[in-house]
Amino acid sequence: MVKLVSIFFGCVFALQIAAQDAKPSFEAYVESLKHEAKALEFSDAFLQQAFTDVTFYKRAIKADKNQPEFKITLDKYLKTRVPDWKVKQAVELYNTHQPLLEEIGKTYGVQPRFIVALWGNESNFGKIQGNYSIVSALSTLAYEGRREAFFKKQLFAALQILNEGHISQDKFVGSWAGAMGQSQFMPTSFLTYAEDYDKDGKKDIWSNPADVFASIANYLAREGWNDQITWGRQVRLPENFDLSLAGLNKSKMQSLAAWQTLGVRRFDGSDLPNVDLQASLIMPDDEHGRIYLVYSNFHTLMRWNRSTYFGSAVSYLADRIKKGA
Ligand SMILES: [Ca+2]
Repeated sequence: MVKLVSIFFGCVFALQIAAQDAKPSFEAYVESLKHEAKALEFSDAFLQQAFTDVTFYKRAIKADKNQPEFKITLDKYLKTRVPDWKVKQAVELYNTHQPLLEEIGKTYGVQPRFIVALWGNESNFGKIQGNYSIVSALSTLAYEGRREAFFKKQLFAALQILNEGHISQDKFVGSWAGAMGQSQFMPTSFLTYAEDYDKDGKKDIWSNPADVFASIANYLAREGWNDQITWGRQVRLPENFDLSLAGLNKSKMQSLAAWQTLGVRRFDGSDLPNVDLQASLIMPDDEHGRIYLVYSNFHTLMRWNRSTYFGSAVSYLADRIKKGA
């Protein structure tokens, strides 16, 4: 029996070694990606060109494995993410681009300050877009295998963007995770939401302000944005408030009148607005941190990025722009 067991484990061990050996080299994996892409009707010549100099990015793997989960408080996050200099820049850029922003805001039904707030939070107003080759970053992450199906889908979407000629290959760069341009769209988001606002035939979210603003606005509009209302507001709770009422789940939304009856007040202690709106109560940290009542627009921001910290930073910057502009 002892012998049988050891033979069994010996076999398992041998199989594990075989499985490790079976992982292809990155180069071989890229060949298989090209092969799959060919079935999607990209030409040989295009694929040859698109994968020229494809590089394995060790750093992308490292970054993917070490994504910081927020251990800081929301207050600290907002200070880091939306420092005063960023608010100042946001207001300046809002004023610089005001006619274009207002035109696009009207066209899509999105208040311009939210376009600028997303622009600032995603790429520091276009200044930090990432320098990784998109094809290399996505090939690397697909090869790593933890989320292979997701990154392959993004890679094939990226190839489509390149093939459609929206951007030249040498400028086809972004974050290590494949987020691109001033709006930091993933390739599939680009295909769904990016806009060619100036009608030059290219959806240029890397360097054309009109395309960048319109693409951001289009994303929000398509995900249900309502420009007649804002995102929500910071509130305070009465003592002994039932904290189980908090949460982003839509089943927990209540009218402002109902929240008012429950004792929720604006942060300055005054009554909630007397308007017919549904709102969710959220506590991104806990009951000791910032507490917000948020409207449907905040739920739209959650579709852009599921982090309530991110949504809070965008909302916070949009409010500061409103005060400053
Ligand atoms: Ca364009």
